Amino acid sequence: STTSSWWKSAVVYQVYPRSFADSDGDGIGDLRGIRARLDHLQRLGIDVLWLSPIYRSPQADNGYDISDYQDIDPTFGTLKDFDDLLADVHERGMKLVMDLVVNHTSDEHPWFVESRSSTDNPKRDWYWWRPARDGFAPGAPGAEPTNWESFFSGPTWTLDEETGEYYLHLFDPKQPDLNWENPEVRQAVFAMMRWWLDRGVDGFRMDVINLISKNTNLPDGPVGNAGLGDGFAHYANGPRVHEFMQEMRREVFADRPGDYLTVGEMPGVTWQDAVLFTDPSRGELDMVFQFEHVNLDHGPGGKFDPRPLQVSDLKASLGRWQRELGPTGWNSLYLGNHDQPRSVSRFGDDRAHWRESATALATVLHLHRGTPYIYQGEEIGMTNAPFASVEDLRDIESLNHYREAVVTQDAEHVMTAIRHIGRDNARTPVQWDDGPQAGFTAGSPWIGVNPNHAWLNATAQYDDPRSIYCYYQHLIGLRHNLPVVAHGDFTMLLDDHPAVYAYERHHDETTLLVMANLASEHADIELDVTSAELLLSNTETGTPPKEGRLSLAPWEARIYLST
Ligand code: TEU
Repeated sequence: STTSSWWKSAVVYQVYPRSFADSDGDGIGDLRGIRARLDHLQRLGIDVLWLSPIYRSPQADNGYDISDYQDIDPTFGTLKDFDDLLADVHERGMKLVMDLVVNHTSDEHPWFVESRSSTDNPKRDWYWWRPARDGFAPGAPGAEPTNWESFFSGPTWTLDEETGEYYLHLFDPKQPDLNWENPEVRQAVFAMMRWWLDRGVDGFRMDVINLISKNTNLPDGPVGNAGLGDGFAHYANGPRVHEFMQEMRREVFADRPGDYLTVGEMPGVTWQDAVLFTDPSRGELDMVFQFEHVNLDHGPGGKFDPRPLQVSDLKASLGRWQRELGPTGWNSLYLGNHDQPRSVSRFGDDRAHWRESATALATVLHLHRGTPYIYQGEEIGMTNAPFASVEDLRDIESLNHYREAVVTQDAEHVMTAIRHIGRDNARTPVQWDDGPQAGFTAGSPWIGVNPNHAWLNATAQYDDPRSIYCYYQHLIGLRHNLPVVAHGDFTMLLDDHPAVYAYERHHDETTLLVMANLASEHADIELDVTSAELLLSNTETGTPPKEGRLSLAPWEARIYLST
């Protein structure tokens, strides 16, 4: 990790293996499939591949429920396939980062199987076991040790009939939370991390790592949905989380020279917390994934109660993180991942201005200060999927929500929200070509391919200089070649403009000026570019600037350089 800060000029690409490329026709992507598509990534210019979980898993949450941290799930291949992939990635000059899911395991992990076997099992304390609430019989309504609602609907506690106690799971009942208070748990996790680093991996993306330290008193939370409470304040950014991160850095990375990358995924993290997590002098993480900007369109009822997004809110939020975290720590920059809908459909206009809005959003994101993350398919402008009905869905979060919500709401209303914000939007197969199943599989895919692959696919874009893919190549090149992109400071411009996102980056004698119209109407702005050179634009016939005035076409983006 990382005295060298090599990741400041790097771009990371996230692969969701299940949906990337299938080599054996079983309809599920796999490691050999990824190996066969490395040209796509190398030509794009990315530096690091982050793999969503490929470990042995019952796949209740598509691999975020791990039953063996030191083996590959047969769906994805073998350890040999993994070593081959890693060797190929390294040979092409790229790095590979693993997903690290250690807030919880699968309920089928041997640790949990032992833990649940009896109240005096030596691993009992590796998880959070509690008796029924005082005065309640185990299993009675309201007997759960706390009133917390889980991320995937329903209570965070499940009764184990055998021992008569409840175990904690912030996510699905098949994802019991590890008890990080127990030093044996921490040592087991650190040993497993060292094992992967010895194998040659280049770092970790740490799943919900700010949830590992709970308030051990386990207080109830304020009551909201379906009579359940919000326990967030009691399990997120808990009292020992920084101590645990520092211990991990010492135990796993301290005596290991090398260029590693660590990024902590942290729902609900504030910029104040993020400063502490990423200040290099504290020895915790290189960067974190924050959620503020992807929660802006959540309504009072949460993510499945979406509301329209205001560009001004996006500017204010991302701008705040640039201003406050930028000087001390480091930002991760992302608009999409496997948990979020497609960025061009959510923040852009995927109908009338598909290409322009995809490239305008990419421009804004990639030239911020921080490390950009591309989610598979984003580099070709993949869109949300037209899920016809609940039968088309696969995601445990959406399915649980649907089941619960249709009790009180109109089913079509529930589907509309899921179509808009559901995680399966990001999980439809990567569209490689216009052939059967978009070239993803020779078999029948585990989730439907988006029919728009007839025109929206990678092959159609490689040789088209105006394509989204080629535009990303340029953006990545700018980060690699211009120190101002990696190292410059950040100043927001036109703060109050409702549609135009504009900012300046400074480094030594160089100034980069970035502007993008994030709306489907023209925008007139006042910015002086007369002494600057136009480096890149997503619109061919950009109106020439006049006396400090510019007119931007819908979703037009421009990057100027002056020295
Ligand atoms: O996600 C954590 C998280 O808080 C959310 O993104 C969550 O999955 C959901 O969308 C909340 O509405 C991480 C992983 O990225 C996700 O895929 C896993 O399901 C989750 O942790 C549990 O491991």
